[in-house]
Amino acid sequence: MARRKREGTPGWSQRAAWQLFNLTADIAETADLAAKEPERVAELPALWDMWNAEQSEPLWKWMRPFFPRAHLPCASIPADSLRFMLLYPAIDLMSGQVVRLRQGRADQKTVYSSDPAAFARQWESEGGDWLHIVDLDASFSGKQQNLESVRAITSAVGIPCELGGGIRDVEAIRRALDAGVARVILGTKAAESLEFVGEMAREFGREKIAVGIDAKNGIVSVKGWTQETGQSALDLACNAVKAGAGTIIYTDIATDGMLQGPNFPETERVNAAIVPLGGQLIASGGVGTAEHVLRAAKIPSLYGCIIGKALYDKTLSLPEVKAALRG
Ligand code: AMZ
Repeated sequence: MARRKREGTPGWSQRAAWQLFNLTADIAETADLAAKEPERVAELPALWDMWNAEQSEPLWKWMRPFFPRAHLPCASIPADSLRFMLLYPAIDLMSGQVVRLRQGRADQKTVYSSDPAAFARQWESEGGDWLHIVDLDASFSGKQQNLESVRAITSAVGIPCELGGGIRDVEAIRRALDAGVARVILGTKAAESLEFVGEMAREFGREKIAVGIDAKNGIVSVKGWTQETGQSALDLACNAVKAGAGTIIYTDIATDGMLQGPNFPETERVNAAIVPLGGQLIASGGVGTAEHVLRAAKIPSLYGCIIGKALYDKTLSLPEVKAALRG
């Protein structure tokens, strides 16, 4: 198992910092650590809390030089540990502006800012674990159009970022990674070709390839949600993980931007299907209150939850959500 040296962590006993560092390293690298070393994994929540109580710097920022793309595979984490569900504030981009759409419709757009990096810094400082960025122009057109804004965001924050929208060939993946994102999201292209998903996972590593599944009544939509494919979202999620994708992002189109709560039954179904296959699920669409996030966190092993409009409309705040998760 991996052992790395990490010196001088202010305010922390050498032993505790060392323990946290090695444990997280092992979890990041060992898919079934919970089965192999349950006692050590059970220690993580206490260490994590200790870190958060004492340190001004978020854990991921501190660990980033060692794990540039670190994520905790959900299957390794005790299913009842609410604090492990990661929070993904969303930044949707159109013409360099931060926008939100309702149910994905370009004619239902609200513009929040022309300074995406400022929101990125805000969501990081308030406790976002990752940032979920979507180039909406690219989702509709198939061509990346907001890479400058993406670069501004990734340079402004220390937390990792994922990017989706218009990523439909290997060059687009390279451009996204060059712009500083830790993970790319394949939507339309994944629905067209699982072979491509497999090839890209082999080329770049499965932790860098997520598949975004956007569904209406359980059926996959593509190209900015303007076309239905007839494919089952659940089948695509399972097949994408089998093909090599490390992460699935499941967005329920009907609830997106409506603030009425995610589609919990469908999210639970997809999660329960992909976790045993070694995948991790990020739920998206519909979060409106801290209670919605708390309910999502109770889904066993759910890896992450995207929060969009609720943050911009201030129907919840990240500190409030963090407090609710810690109970
Ligand atoms: O809101 C929309 N109309 C929309 C949206 N948010 N359309 C696509 N997307 C997001 C998906 C995924 O993250 O949730 O864009 C990404 C997929 O883009 P593409 O171009 O790969 O299908």
